[in-house]
Amino acid sequence: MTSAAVAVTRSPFAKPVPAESFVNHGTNAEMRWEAVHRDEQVTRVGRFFVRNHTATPTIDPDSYQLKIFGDGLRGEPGSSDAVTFSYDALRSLPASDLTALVECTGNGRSFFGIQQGTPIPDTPWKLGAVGLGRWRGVRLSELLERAGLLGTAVDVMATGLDPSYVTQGVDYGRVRRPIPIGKALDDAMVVWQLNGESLPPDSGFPARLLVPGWVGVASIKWLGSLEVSTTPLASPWNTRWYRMTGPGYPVDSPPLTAMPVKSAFELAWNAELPIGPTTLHGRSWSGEAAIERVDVSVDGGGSWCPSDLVGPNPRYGWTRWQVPWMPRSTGTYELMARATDLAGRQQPDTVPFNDGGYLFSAVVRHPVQVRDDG
Ligand SMILES: Nc1nc2c(c(=O)[nH]1)N[C@H]1C(S)=C(S)[C@@H](COP(=O)(O)O)O[C@H]1N2
Ligand SMILES: [Mo]
Repeated sequence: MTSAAVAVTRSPFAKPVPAESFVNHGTNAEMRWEAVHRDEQVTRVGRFFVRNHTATPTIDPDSYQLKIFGDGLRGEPGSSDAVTFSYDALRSLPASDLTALVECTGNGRSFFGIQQGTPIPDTPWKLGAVGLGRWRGVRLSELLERAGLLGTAVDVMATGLDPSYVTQGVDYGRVRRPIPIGKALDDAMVVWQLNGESLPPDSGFPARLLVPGWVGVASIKWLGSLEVSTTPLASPWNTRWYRMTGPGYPVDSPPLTAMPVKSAFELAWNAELPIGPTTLHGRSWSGEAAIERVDVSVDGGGSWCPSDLVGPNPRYGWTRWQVPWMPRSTGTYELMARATDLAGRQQPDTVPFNDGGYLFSAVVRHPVQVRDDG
């Protein structure tokens, strides 16, 4: 690893995670959908969810180095030297912006229990383990080209500078996960800005990998090294976790890649609404394409009506939508939103169980209470 000084802050997060905008799950902080800024497409830096295996490290940008190495690079014959980039060197590379979601693979996990009766003992995210950022950085293809990429490379393994992940007495080493060279060269980036500011500590300062549309764990924060290999690479983050396991899945099921289609209302769970005319707001997104349509039900799926899509509908982002609603009696209602993306994928009613509680993309039944304030 690099010799950059790494210190760990006392809280798992560097930023405050106040209860009005976050649900605190220990080392993970979930964005509250009711705290989303309705007219803003992009998630504010201070509202971005945080998913840490350990805790946000403090990294000195002056001694920071990104190390790129492996047999998939040209290099001097017989030398195992790495190509290194300082923080300044990285930021002097040709840069571009990409508006893209980062979403945890387990986002929606709690609904395996709430809706399907098969609870999973891991971070009980509702739908707030997702955020949309405007990221700035260099394309990974450009960076690897400068490091001497060979045409025979097949995998790129990113490793973080946060402490080793230890669970149930086993030390799995630093958080790391390979991606295939095809995805690496297609649209992955190494980014150092979020929403026009230098990357906040919790988001991976000084630099992180961004793998658009894919499971959040691929977007390694506090990026310390990239190994470029001519043979397939493996880590517990693509063999033990972040693949489908459990009844009905083969033992050699592949590592997870793209995220599925999802929808969320910009409402608290069990939100209270006054009786009378209102507008329901929400967002839908997919890891593979922009959103084509979103249908909403206010009667638990009995009837559906199309929502109006509002504002931009970016390939790697979410689209906002709204639908008018006029509840005529008080009581509990179940709101549902079902999105279809431009790749033709539609949210199902249920999804098959998997041990990790990954990729819950079924339509969520969101309870609200309509009250008579009059
Ligand atoms: N180095 C490192 N990178 C990491 C993680 C981590 O714990 N350490 N968590 C991963 C997971 S599981 C997710 S979902 C995303 C979360 O990104 P965020 O905390 O910026 O929202 O970062 C990924 N990158
Ligand atoms: Mo994640």
